[in-house]
Amino acid sequence: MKIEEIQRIKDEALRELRALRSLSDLENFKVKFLGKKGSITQALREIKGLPLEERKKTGAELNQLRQYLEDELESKKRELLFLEEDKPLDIDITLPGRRPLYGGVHPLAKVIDELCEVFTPLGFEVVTGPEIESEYYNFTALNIPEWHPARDMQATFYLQSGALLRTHTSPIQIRAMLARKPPLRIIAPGKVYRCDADVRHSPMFHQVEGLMVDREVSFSDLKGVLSYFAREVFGEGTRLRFRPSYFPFTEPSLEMDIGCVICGGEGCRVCSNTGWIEILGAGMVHPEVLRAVNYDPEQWQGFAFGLGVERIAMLKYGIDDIRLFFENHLYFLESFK
Ligand code: 2NM
Repeated sequence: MKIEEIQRIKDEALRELRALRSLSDLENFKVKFLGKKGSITQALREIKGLPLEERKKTGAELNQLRQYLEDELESKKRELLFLEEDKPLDIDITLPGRRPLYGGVHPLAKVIDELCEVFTPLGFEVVTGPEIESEYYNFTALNIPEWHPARDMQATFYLQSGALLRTHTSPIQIRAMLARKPPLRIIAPGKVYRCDADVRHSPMFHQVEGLMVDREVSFSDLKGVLSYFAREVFGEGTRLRFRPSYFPFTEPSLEMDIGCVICGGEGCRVCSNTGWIEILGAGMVHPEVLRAVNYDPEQWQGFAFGLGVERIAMLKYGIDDIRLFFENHLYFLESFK
């Protein structure tokens, strides 16, 4: 390689350096002069053939050139990046921005809180318990023996171990009664599981149950507390009715209806044209249940009630599909803020 040849490469590089206009020009330049097969790299390889003195001089000159070009490219790059940022955008910046969606407290959590807050001023304490339960706490202690049809009434999810997913929150109350001495007032909210899934049923849903045990608790105490509760949640003027019912863990048992909140009693789809909507089940705790937790039924009586949270939330907020609670769409969750 001749000195003139090196001078030619140098001139060419400096000329092209000035002509760089874009980041891709810059990349091409790098490849052409400084890359593995670039002319400067090539030239540095070829000076090996030159006599020692000339090799030293040319090598130093080429290295100096390479260093110079690298420095220039670096500042050129910064300049080009800056210009590129300043380019007009391809989008219409006058379009309104997209509002970010935020979640909110889940409507079921809200209703659960509200229901519990109706009872805490009456001396009820909120208690929770495990969702994986034993047959004993979920059925046997609640006066539902092996052969009892109620075990099939609520299609139960069993685990391989023989444990099960609780089908109601009553086992919380059993555990509380075993752990404490009467008198007691507790409110037990939580998730429950039944092998059911269609438009009206979700395999997981929520219940709130209440229990009061004392020396002289009567059916009229129960009706009084439930009436107070219904009017706190649905409003002062809410019409109520009690119907006789049956649960294995209470005797006597009742169900409470409220006048349909949708049609006001005229009859509609929600109340199946009856003008009434079932809200909860309740009753006096069965003596067998009291005996199962070592409470003497001659000394202690209690009432208990249970309700489905989804049902109450649907009525309160006018939601007509239970599945909306579990899809967690932000538009749905945001609407309860
Ligand atoms: C209901 C209806 C009636 C209930 C009973 C008990 C317990 F554990 F104390 F025996 N807890 N919950 C009960 C009674 C639940 O739900 C419709």
